[in-house]
Amino acid sequence: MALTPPASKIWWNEPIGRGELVWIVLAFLWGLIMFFMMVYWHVEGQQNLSNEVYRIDPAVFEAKTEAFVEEFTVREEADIPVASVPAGADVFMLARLWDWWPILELKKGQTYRLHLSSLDWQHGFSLQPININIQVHPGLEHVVTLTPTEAGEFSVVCNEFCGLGHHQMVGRIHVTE
Ligand SMILES: [Cu+2]
Repeated sequence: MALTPPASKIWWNEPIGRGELVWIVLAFLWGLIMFFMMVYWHVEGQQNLSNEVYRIDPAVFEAKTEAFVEEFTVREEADIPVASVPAGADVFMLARLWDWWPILELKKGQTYRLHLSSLDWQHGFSLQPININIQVHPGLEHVVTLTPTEAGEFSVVCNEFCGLGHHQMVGRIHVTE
């Protein structure tokens, strides 16, 4: 019966079974293989973005994004400014409850430095339909070097649950020819 203590006092110090040992070794080796595959996937599989991350005060990031919007806004879509950015420029997009702001307009084949941060708490930058995902934290500025390879309209959805308006937290990036 389960309430009876084990027969010997040191019941846990038994030699390890052969089958169990084999599985421990296999799992350990597989862990090592997957660890080194991370480097391989980075180089060959074009996964694992090489982001840069810097500490930043959310108020400073907000001010930088506002200055960026003031400089590059060309029109509005549903009251959201659309910033059309020259090639090679620094591009800012902020996350907050419950916006990705502003809308960006980029050119295909040009390289930009996209700066992302949050003003309140954690959000998830998920670029659709190509499925690039970056966690966006307040106090940390992520800088992604990106070159759009196709023209079209891309959506940004928040994929970290961030409260009541989470499902409405969508942004947009236009890529023009
Ligand atoms: Cu969010």
